[in-house]
Amino acid sequence: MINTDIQKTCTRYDLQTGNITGADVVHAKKHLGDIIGIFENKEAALNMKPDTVVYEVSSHCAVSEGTAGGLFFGTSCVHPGRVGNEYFMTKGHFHSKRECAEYYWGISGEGVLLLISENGESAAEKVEKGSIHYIGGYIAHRLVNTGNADLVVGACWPSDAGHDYGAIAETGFTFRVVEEFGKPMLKGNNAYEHNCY
Ligand code: M6P
Ligand code: ZN
Repeated sequence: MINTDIQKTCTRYDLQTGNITGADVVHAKKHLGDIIGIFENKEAALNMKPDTVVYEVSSHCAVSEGTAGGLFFGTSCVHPGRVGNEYFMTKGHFHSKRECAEYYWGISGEGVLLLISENGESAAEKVEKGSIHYIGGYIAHRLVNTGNADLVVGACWPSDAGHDYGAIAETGFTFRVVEEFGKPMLKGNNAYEHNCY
């Protein structure tokens, strides 16, 4: 028998807040103590509470990780804060399957999307409500919250893209985003320069 009911999906996306609820939704929190290595000023980081939540990610995963042809859909929320003068940010990653692209879009707050290719070409894009960011394959990406409120960003990426954190953990991005004279500024990243020249 053909089912003629129009079914209401139990998975919901709040367009104002980016909150995702329902089946197949996974929530994760990143604590400062787990990601100290990404910040330049380790001493300042060690003086902060290791259980400080730097960012949270909710993902709707309708298929299992690694499924070819599928998509994942998520919301990242980077809380406001700094380690020394460096703004709170995500770990950042290349995709394990390098050719895989991703969309990010700004939902609320203010921030910067740092991008870097494997041969060091880099860019920094302003993220704000309504901004759309196409992140091509072979490009690592990191979100930085430069505001006083949560930076909330939507994301959609292939379910077989995977996350490769290794390269970024070693060298980082070309730039660090720091507060200087009360404003966000891009600053050269010593760790990157040291490893690449
Ligand atoms: C977005 C997507 C996810 C990613 C998350 C946090 O939601 O890109 O794939 O995991 O941001 O970023 P990261 O993995 O770099 O900590
Ligand atoms: Zn990604």
